[in-house]
Amino acid sequence: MNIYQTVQSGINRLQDALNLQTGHNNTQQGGNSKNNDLMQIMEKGLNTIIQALRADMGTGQNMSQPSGHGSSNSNAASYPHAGNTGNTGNAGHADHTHNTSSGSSDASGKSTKHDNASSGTGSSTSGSSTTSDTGPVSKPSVGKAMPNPTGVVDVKDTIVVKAGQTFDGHGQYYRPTSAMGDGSQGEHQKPVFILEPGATLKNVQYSGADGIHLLGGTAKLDKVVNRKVGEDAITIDGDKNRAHDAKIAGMSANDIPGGPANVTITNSSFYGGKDKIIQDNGNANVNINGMYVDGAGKVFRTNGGQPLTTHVNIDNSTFTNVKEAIFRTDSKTSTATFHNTDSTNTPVDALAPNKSQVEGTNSVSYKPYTG
Ligand code: ADA
Ligand code: CA
Ligand code: CA
Repeated sequence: MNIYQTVQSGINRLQDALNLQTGHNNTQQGGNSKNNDLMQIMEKGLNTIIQALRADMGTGQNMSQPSGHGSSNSNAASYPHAGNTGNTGNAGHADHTHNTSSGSSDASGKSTKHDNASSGTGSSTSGSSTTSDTGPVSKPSVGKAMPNPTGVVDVKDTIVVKAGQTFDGHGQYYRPTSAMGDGSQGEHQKPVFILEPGATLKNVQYSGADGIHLLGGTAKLDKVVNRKVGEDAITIDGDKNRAHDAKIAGMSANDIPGGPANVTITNSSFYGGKDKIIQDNGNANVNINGMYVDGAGKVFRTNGGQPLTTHVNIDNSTFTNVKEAIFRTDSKTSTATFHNTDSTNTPVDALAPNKSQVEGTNSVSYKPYTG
């Protein structure tokens, strides 16, 4: 757990204590929560924070101070786009101290999210759990509304989810500052998140910059919401960009498992994309279940002109306002399977060299790569 996740964990304990006091379900203590001593829980939370700060001083990392840039952060329902926050881009980390705490509607929103998070592992801590609690998957309807975030966290530098760990955002909006990119179609913006092999990201809202990068191996995304897709929303790394991302993560590319990445994306929504939602730069097996996309050029694109071998399964998903196709490949060895999936205002489900590469839909065409 890095310091930010540790501090978040402490804050979550305090939140649990407050929930206990107000009679909401408790995520840490299960059904017997009321028997726990409120003060003990709060003390644990504070100790967690104090220990993290001590460790931080020891390792020379600095916790970002709340940047205090006004009312935009005091209300989760109001959030400018990436690049509009007025931050000057301190080289730093996500400012996890910046959760909103304005009024009862935020507080009840947080409680709801915590209740959801407790349905599986029961853990409400960020970065400590090794299992995912993917809930039941259902097909979204066209017009599915973006959920309100439970808080806003300004992101000033890429958040790395370390190998085998779970980062639970508890429904907060991890909003990239201008240091990360301008949310445009420009390449070379910074990823908001990088997932190391075996990492899980869940209950996270984000937007802009270069989205979520997956280094390789197994990666799971559950209940992620991209409020306004930037250059792309998710990148499966490949030979060309993996080393760069590994360096940001502080790990050696040699420690990333070879072979295809295994990627699972469940219960996740993506809004306002102009080009790609998922940019696939390496061989991969991808399972998509319960996805909603409103606005994209392509939902899934294997890297232009590259002979990648990627297999994509799409289940229980709904796509609307997609300019080109849900799946596009130039490779003869990549495939897509569609199941219980709807599209509206989308010209064709798939673009691939051979129709036989696509199962579950007859809406298949081909558009050669032109560079
Ligand atoms: C484009 C580009 C690729 C890669 C990709 C990305 O498709 O051609 O080389 O950079 O974008 O990862 O965004
Ligand atoms: Ca791109
Ligand atoms: Ca990109």
